[in-house]
Amino acid sequence: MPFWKSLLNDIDFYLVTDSGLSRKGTLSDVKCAVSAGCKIVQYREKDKTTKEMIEEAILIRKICGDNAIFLVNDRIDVALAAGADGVHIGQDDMPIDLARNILGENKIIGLTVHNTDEAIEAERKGADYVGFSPVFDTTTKKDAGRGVGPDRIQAVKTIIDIPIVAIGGINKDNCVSVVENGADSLVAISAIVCSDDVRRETEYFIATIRKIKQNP
Ligand code: 3NM
Repeated sequence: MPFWKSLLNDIDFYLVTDSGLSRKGTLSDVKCAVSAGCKIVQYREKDKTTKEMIEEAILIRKICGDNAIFLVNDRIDVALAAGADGVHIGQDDMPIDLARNILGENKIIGLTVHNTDEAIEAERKGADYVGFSPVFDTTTKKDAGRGVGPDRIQAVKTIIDIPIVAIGGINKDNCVSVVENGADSLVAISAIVCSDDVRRETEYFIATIRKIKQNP
């Protein structure tokens, strides 16, 4: 059984890399987050060549080891070349059933969804988790659209059984509402990679999320 099968149901804080925003670089961010206890890392890179991405992804694979699930955003080729545990794809990327044909049953596929219909479809087609977005307004992804508000997570939570990862405009001030509304995990890109202490911020998010899950 792949090591991630049990980890995926136990993720709190989810790191997504962003080399454009990062203060100390992607590899430093991954090292700090994993050493702080982050159990899932997504390599999201828009500005590098395929060769550069594969080289960096191989290093991230090593940092994650068996302590953190390692996924690649969009790029199934890079994920396979680097021995990642799977991919995260969007609604306009490769259809999930075709991605599954390429990756097989032992890899994770996460899919971004924006509403309950897309969430039901994602689970039906075999997604291992959904990324629900955008919860709040964000400037990190220019075409993300307006935030829908954390209460919309509740509707998704009641209709699917796979984990829900919330994303979009999440920070230390609003993360409690995200988990209280049913998110299993959350991404906070700028709140983490723009900080001068990624380890400390990751620890804060993990502790906050766990506290709410333990005392719902
Ligand atoms: N995807 P921040 S929003 C990568 O809506 C990404 O699908 C989104 O960054 C979506 O935490 C987003 O800094 C960026 O707001 C989230």
